[in-house]
Amino acid sequence: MNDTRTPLSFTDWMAQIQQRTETALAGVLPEPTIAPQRLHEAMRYAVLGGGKRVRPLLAHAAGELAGASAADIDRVACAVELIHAYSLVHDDMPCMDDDVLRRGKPTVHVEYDEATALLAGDALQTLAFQVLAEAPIGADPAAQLAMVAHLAVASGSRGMAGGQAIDLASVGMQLGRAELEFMHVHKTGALIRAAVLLGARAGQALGADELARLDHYAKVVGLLFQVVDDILDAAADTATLGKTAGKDAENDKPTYVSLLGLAEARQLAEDMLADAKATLRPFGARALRLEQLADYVVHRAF
Ligand code: GRG
Repeated sequence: MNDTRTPLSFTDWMAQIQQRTETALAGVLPEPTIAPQRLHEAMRYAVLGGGKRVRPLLAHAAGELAGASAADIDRVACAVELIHAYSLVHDDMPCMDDDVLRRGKPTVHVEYDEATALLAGDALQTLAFQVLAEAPIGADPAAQLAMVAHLAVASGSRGMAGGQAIDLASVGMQLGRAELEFMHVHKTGALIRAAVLLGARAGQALGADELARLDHYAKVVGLLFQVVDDILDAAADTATLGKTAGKDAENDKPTYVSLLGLAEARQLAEDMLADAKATLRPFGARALRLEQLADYVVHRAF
């Protein structure tokens, strides 16, 4: 327990949040001994024992800034991570990206079967809303209701699922910068934004200016995440990524690298990082973890 005034190093803080997220997720997922066992096994396989937990880390960083309790943030973090896990299961299926490797192990439809993967994704999605709604989070029920609505919009046709639809329709096309940004603000950005804003909403009500700053930070980091994902897909190897490298080029997908080239995409990431950090400046030390997470998103190896 860190009970001194000295903050944990970023590495230790990250490890602590990843560990408590793993425990919280294991606690909300149905036990594999409960019927239907195979479905519950597949859900646990999809969620546990892998992943960087970027969205839970962002939720905790924003929640800490807003003075939320760690237990409340855990619930928000689990809800967002369950949506993320469901999206990966469905994205990997033959009708979408058709991938066999995720987080260094066989994808869910390969390890189980397509019908189980489809159902596991469906059930993870509904479990996310159960976790967010079944007990009070924070002191204000209206704020909690707003969280449920926010997560629904961020995951749905005006958020992640809509972005995925645009992505699937864009194969083989060369998108301009504005179109690429529109797609990624929805596909990847909406859920990352939800992680930050739901984390913050689990705490004390922030002022309008503070919320607007957090929202801008989250929007930039969400897009930044995708720019870096495109760079890693083009420049890193499969063993490091734990998923198949070079898929974007193989699938003829428009990316920041195909649009700008590697060097310019890297410069764009650095410019966006500076923007994200500048937005946080008025929060001072309260935004330390959010600032460190923006650095991590840009400089991560996978
Ligand atoms: C199927 C509705 C539906 C949506 C899928 C997010 C998404 C939409 C698909 C994932 C495909 C992909 C590779 C997107 C690029 C950015 C991204 C979300 C990467 C994976 O997220 P990480 O790096 O994964 O946070 P880990 O494994 O660390 O959790």
